[in-house]
Amino acid sequence: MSEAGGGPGCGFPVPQRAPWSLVAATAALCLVSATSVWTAGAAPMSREEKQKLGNQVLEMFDHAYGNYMEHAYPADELMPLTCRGRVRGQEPSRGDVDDALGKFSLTLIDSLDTLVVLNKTKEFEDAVRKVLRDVNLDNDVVVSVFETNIRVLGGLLGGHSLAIMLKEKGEYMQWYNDELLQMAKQLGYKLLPAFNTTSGLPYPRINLKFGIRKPEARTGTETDTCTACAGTLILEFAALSRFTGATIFEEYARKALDFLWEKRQRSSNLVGVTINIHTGDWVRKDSGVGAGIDSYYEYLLKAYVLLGDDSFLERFNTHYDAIMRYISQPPLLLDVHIHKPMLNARTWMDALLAFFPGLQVLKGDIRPAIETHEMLYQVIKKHNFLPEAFTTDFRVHWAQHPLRPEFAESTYFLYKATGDPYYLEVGKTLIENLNKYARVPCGFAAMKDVRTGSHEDRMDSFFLAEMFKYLYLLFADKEDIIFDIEDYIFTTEAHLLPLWLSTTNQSMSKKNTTSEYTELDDSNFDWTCPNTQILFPNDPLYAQSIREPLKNVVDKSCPRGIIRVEESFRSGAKPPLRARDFMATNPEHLEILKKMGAASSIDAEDGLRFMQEMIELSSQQQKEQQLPPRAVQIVSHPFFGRVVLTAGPAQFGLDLSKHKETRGFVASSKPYNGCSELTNPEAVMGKIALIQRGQCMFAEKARNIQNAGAIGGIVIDDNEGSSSDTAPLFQMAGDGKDTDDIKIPMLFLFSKEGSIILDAIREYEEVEVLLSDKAKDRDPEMENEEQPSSENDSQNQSAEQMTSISQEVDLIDQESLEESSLNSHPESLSPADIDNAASVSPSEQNSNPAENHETTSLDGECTDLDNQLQEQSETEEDSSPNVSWGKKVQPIDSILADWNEDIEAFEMMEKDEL
Ligand code: DMJ
Repeated sequence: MSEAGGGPGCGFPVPQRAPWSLVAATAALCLVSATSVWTAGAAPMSREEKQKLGNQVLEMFDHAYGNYMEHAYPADELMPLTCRGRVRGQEPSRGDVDDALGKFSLTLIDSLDTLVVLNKTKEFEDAVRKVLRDVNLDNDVVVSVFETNIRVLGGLLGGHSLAIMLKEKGEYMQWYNDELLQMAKQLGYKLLPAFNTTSGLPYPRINLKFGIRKPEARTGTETDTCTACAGTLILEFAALSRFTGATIFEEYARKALDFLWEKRQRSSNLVGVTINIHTGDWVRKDSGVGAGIDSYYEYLLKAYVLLGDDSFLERFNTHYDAIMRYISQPPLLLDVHIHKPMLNARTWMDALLAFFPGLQVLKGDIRPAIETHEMLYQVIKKHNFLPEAFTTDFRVHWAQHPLRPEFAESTYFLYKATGDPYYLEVGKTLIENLNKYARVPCGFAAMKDVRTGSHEDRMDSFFLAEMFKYLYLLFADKEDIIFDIEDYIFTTEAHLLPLWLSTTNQSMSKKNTTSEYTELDDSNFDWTCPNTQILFPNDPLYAQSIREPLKNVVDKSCPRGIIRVEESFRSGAKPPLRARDFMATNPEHLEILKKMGAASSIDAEDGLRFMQEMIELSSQQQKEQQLPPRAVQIVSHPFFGRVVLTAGPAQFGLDLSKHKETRGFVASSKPYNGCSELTNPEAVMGKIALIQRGQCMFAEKARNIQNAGAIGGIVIDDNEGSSSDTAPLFQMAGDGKDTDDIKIPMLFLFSKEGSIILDAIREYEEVEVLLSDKAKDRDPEMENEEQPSSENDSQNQSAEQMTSISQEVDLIDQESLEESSLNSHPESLSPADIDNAASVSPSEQNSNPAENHETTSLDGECTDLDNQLQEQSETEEDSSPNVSWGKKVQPIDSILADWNEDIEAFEMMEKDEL
């Protein structure tokens, strides 16, 4: 397909039974850019500047790929902080995340087609030879079927697609004889046993060597899989079938998709997040467009584009209508229950949904794409990266960021559709942030916590497969790429599959098309997409006019629900009962609680919100004793502030959130455990002392190093191999006595992070660090700075010696725990718990309506979004037949039982593996 755009179809109905190629091209045409780039709004970007940014992307890729090849290959991934390869089994397990690692040089395979897109043909040729020479697909490792499909099978097929393209051009890859395709086929056959279920849905995991059934397989007992896991196979499997002529792959992937379609909730047309692979029952009945479902929708639309099969478009359109009706609350996308789609299932969004605006561009629905993208961009501007999850009032819910590419993907597609240079500026910001905050001497490190700027020893393969492709393509002109990118479709991992596959072996797809769709019901087809050629030149301010009202949506947002309080005051009605005000001994409160399940959909909504708040409140109260993580940043040569380690706080000593950071050179204390008076005070004087955990209280260590003149302390865990990547945040408790005498800041590092500092001392002798609550900006100045002296302005106080020996107390940060599991179970949320939850925190209690009102008016100006959301939820009727909010007053037990399903969903969402 050429980029000339405006070709047949876009903006006009497509003729029925169009030739396959035309059908595929038609959907893809929705991406055609407004070639005459307009300049209203954001200033246009010159060709030179675009080239400069493109070159910067190339340099960044070299840094990431070069370090992987030098320090990690043939391991699956690079660990950029410790500068070595991640080999499964040799590192502490990270749970499901490790299921992507199959000892098959994952990053190399995932990077193959990126090399060609970035014009690194020579390196591509070299990389293909390495894959053929070194990669073994027959390892005794249990891997995720989904990840192996999108990253490895997709990577091999993307590599093959571009290898044959290059071979045909006549210069490179002349020796190539479909070897990557043969490997892909071998891998395809290895994955097939996963489909041996009555439903046809695949098992979530498989042993590459032993499959599922054999006892050695160590898998095959799972009963559930995620919808995306079962519904994101068709592109790779169909491509494999069409490239090789072996129809079985496409057949299996279609069968799984057919089953999911059959199981959709028929009244809402939504699907849940997880499904039982044997019974087909929905295990998790919440539904959104992010984690667990995302690429199922993506593959329905893209399967239509690639395979030209109308049934996929019809399914996609049906789901899309449901998404826009229930989940989309522009600019938000909020999960709902499949049976009660008018009720939100969460108060937060996850980062994976950032791909959705890009998919909406492909669909041709530009307006909500612009809106959601703008909202996400504002969240990014606030935190430098998109946190894994953030609340509807844009607070960080889960602070990690593993360098996900979804937002860059949507930025690219929006630029293609609108030609608006604003999106180039967005891309420039992404590049700057990556270099400023994620770049480390040995690659790019995931953010452990976007609030502190601390790193995780992790560089996922999708960073190379996707991020660099989308960023490079964003700034590239047609002549910067050696082939026509419009001839390909991107898989969910951004691997390239050629559109000509739609005309290859097409009889197979006819044979397998679900019979339900042989007679098409045209009324359910949305064949059109906006023609960007017409749309934007006529109204150059179109995209900007959509963004404008959302300009301050993040900064000015209010916690949801406040507006309702204000409105009820205005109307003289009583405000709804809030969880923080609830007292189980108050008869009036109990009466209101009963009514929440009884009278109207507004009461029902109050009831749900109440329960949700109860859950949040109870976990918040558990968090009250918790301090946020801190950062240890290595600022001396050659790190220059680029390495930021996640550190645990101390409940005593200088509070780094209230004081200037402490900067100083590090020195090991003697004795290393710091449990007695130091024998090397001259070495630690004016420095930050390193002490080993164990044998005495943390407070005692602090006093000993303080007495020796240290200006701060870092306690390093003595449990070998421990790491902040795998352990929850650790907090150092005091000794149960008055610790006011401890004036210096104390931080805790797990053994792996600690050894990064110890290794640095071994190599560079003089190592200077910053202890702070949040990593400080590292700019070129930092690198040019003279090596500062160890003297600094931080606290260097002596204190009276105190000796108090008792046990160390380990505290675990509940927030980190919560990321992997919610503490309260629905069954255990009894009225007694509610009672406790409400009475624990008097500071939270605010039953004075006047005070509530005051809070409201303080935030009064930022009401638009909430108003919209509120109006929507108040005016729409819940049409679900399963809704049990009847007219009759229900007893409290039955109300609680009724809420069980919803609470279960909240709980499951908290357990999300993103
Ligand atoms: C990638 O592996 C794919 O994009 C997948 O569909 C979802 N998540 C990661 C990147 O975030």
